[in-house]
This record gives sequence, structure tokens and C-alpha cells, in this order.
Amino acid sequence: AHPPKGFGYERYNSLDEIYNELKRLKRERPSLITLIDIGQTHENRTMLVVKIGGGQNLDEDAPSIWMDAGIHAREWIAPATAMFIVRELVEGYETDPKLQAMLDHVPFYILPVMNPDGYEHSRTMDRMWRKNRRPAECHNKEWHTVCCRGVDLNRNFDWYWAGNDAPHISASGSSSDTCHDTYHGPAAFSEPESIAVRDFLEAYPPKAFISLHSYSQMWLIPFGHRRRSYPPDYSSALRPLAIKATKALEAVHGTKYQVGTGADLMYEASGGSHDWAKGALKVPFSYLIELRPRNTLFGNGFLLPEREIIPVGNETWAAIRVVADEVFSQ
Ligand code: ING
Ligand code: ZN
Repeated sequence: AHPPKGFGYERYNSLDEIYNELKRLKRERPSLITLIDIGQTHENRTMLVVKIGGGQNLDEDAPSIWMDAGIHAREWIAPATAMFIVRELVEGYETDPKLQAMLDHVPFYILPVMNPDGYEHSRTMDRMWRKNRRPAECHNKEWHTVCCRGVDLNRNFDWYWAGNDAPHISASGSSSDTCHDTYHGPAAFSEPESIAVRDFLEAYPPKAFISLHSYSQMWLIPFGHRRRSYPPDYSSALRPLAIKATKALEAVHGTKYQVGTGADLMYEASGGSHDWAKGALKVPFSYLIELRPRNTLFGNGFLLPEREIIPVGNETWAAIRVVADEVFSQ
């Protein structure tokens, strides 16, 4: 048997390891870091947000940047990248005066694992699990009853919720079939995980909302629910900043990203959190980032080797810093 290794920035860690690392960072820099319990999952796991910068009081009116990762259980590179950026912010605060000035005025709120139940299920039971772990619901299907667990949290937000039911199309759209990977849930915001994120964001609306996913190397802009559907400032603000950010990303290791809406570049899917953040909450800059790899030529794209965690972290941080600088300069 292998001894427990503890948290490592170059590894895919368990939820406990991630939370222990956040608590360790908090013990080391109590004035820079605040840990906020924003809710509990179906299986009673805590949803932990780490606030970096901005002082220890939560201020509803202060500008801030939100980032979440791991809304989809199997996309392990997303929580790993969120943790890389946590470390980058914490260490950069002491060594980089520009970053310090930014964090003093514009804190980051980072939720490294938005779907803790699904993440642990993917780690221990079913590597390709995507949804949360909502208890099974049963429905009649032809001559038998089927019962399935889990809601796709990125179909559960109230932006054209269930607006494009596609029960028979795989890995896309938004499905009313409880057994489907993109099951949107019985109602908008039916899930404790999406409720917790909504309530927090409504209390502390950020200037930028960033949701980390994998994979495809795409920087997605709202709206994803319909092809050729864009917010009014798509061409004047959202897309130019996305292009600037992905150029900074490419400059690090040469990794190329596509920029556009999920609906235009892939498929239409309603109820996504980045669409809700822009459309309903009116967050100025809202993005969904599909991290490495680009395609599946070398196997299953969700199984990104651990040796890519640090390079992905470095290039993604370069891009997110462009967004942060833009928020800070406004
Ligand atoms: N991709 C996103 C998804 O939730 C997306 C991308 C969102 C595409 C909205 C189109 C519209 O399906 C991942 N990684 O799940
Ligand atoms: Zn995803």
C-alpha cells in the first residue's frame, strides 16, 4: 500500500487534501485569506470558497472576481488549475507589488470544487461521472421504471432553463431525462450546489465571473443557449478582452484557444452558469474556459496527465490576469 501523500500542486488531489491545503494557507496568512462555507451538498459535503485579498470583511459593494471550478466531476484539471491560481495569488501578493495593489482593491473569490460529491464519486467510483449526486428519481419509460441519480449543475441555472430539451442527443443540449448526463433537474436552481453559488453571487456580485471546465481549449463567451445570440457588449467588450486573454495564454507555451460562444463553437445548451451570470446577474465579464487538451487524438480528453497541471496553471493564470487587470483598471 502507498502511504498518504498529502496535497500536491502537481497532482490531482482528493477533496480532503484540497480543503486541508486551503486551511493550511489560511493558517499561514490569516489576514490575506478568508475561508467561506457557502453551503452543503446532497451528501453533506461543504462548499468552500477561498477569498484572497480585500481585507477580512465581506463587502457587498467592493469590486471582486469570482472563479469556480469542478462544476463537472470528471474535469479534474479544473480544480487543479483553480488551486494553482490560489497559490499564485497568495505567493504573488508578497512578491509582486502590482498584484498586491490589485488584490487590496479587487479580491478573488475562488470555489475550487463546485461539485464535491461528484468529484469524489469520479475519483473513487466512476471516473467519467459528470453530474452532482442528487438522489435517484424514478420515471416510467415504456414498459419499465428507471431511476437515475444526478443533475448537470451547468444546466440548472435560471437562464432559459430547460429551454432546449434534447433527451436523445448525447453530451449536449439540456435533457429532461434523469438518466442523461445533461439532465437539467426538476426545476431551475433545484440543487444545493447551484443554490449556494447563486445566493453567494447575488449577495456579492462580482465584476468578472470565470468558470473552469475541460476540455477543448476554448474561451467561451455568453450566450451558450442559442446560436448567434450575444449580450449587447459582446463585440465591444467581452470578445476583445477574451482575445487579449487568450493571446497572453498562447504566449506562455504556444497553446491555442478558440474564442466564441459555446452555441456557435459546439452546441446549444441552456441553464449554464456563465450565461446566468451575464444575462441575469449582469456581471460585466463572464466566461467559461475549456482547458486542455484540444482534442482526443491521444485518448480520453478528461484524462489529462498530471505533468500538464503546472503548464496549464501557468498559461491559464496569464490569461486570467488579463481579465483581472481589466477589472482593476476600470
Ligand atoms: N462544457 C460546457 C457544457 O456545459 C458549454 C460547454 C456550455 C457549451 C454552454 C455550450 C453551451 O456542456 C463542458 N465541459 O461541459
Ligand atoms: Zn464541463
